[in-house]
Amino acid sequence: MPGPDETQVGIVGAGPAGLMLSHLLHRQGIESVVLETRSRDYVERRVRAGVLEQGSTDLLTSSGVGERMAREGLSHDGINIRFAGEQHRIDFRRLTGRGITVYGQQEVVKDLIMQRLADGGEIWFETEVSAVEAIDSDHPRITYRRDGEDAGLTCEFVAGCDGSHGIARAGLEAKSYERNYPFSWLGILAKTPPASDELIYAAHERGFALHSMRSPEISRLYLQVEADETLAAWPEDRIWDELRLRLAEPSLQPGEIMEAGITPMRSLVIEPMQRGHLFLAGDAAHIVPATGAKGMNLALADVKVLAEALAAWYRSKSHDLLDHYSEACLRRVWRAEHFSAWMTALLHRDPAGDPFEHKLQLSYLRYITTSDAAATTLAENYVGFQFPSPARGGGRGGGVGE
Ligand code: RFL
Ligand code: PHB
Repeated sequence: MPGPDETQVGIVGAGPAGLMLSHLLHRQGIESVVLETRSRDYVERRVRAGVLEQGSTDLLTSSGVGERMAREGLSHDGINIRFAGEQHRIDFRRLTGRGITVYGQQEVVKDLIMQRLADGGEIWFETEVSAVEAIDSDHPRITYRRDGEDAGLTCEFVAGCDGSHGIARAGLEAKSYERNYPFSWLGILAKTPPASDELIYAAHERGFALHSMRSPEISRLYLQVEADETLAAWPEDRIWDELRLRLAEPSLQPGEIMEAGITPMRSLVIEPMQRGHLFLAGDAAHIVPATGAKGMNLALADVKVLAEALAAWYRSKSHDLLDHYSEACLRRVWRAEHFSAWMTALLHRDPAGDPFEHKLQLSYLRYITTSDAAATTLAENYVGFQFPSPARGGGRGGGVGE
């Protein structure tokens, strides 16, 4: 058995990607160590995404960590779109036969941490990884700092699940494709009952707003703000006034703001997502603007593919699935990148204020909300495609919707 300074799979980062990978590997009898720079309390409180596609809920359920989600998650069959004083509903269930589940990312993280610890898993919190070395060898090495001491962990494989600011991707020397948007999102979590049963995406002339929720008592709300905006410019009254105005939702009541933050809107893809014995997953490999609600879903989709590929290697020393990991993921990733950029362009006010663009945007919003063909395009992307199946060649042969 490997000792404390070696493991089969070293996983950098305890977000949804790293924790789910460790959980899936454990179910295949593969040992891993998760190294996380933050404390357990910090990662369990970090408020981020909230929408799970069917494929993600299926993965949580089939791997035995979906019990609380089944109880507390909110099942939604569609979303609302508001613009130019009009209100429309996109009926996902009718258009695609599928829906979504609203369940906070930090709840997924809590459920996974609890399960890993119950299974005797190794999660080293407050352990900062400084480098991943020797990735082209059979024994890559993670160097880290814990309790003020520098140390190393020798692995057979390393998964870089260390998010958008992670260090794991530095060793890859891969190509990066990137887009920055001229606005950010101000997001709050508030103790106020949701003003709507389903999400509201509002394209308002003052900027985009989104009404989401976490429970019948807690709402999650977002506003488009300037790219370099600071929270100091947004006292609570201003946030609530602007939300009510843009969402055209007079019934939205101000409540205690439990959390507030500003997130830049950014698109990024690192390609390929692997080299030697290092594999990237989740935000470490790709970032999407949050408008399409894809970030956490992509993270879970990646590690499902990676866990299957690692399991095949440990079972039969077959390299095939590992060799095609990046290829199998990137089809889904690029579909989500396109959808997220498209939703972002459809719904945000362009700070440059080009009047022609604005007219095109209005026309497209009308098209989406009056044509089943156009609405289905939105709906099938939003609810998500099936996970790629590396066993059948994944990204090589089949389409994303197979
Ligand atoms: P995560 O969740 O960022 O987890 C990465 C983990 O790696 C740790 N880490 C390190 N650990 C050890 N050593 C190092 N050197 C390390 N460097 C980093 C980090 O502390 C962290 O715990 O990535 P993962 O697992 O890929 O999951 C992806 C999702 O978190 C992400 O796609 C979404 O949540 C995106 N996202 C949001 N999506 C929404 O739909 N709504 C939101 O409001 C929303 N807010 C957000 C977000 C992403 C953010 N970042 C940082 C890009 C807010 C932020 C700030
Ligand atoms: C959320 O609930 O946090 C959420 C929902 C939809 C999005 C982004 C975030 O597009």
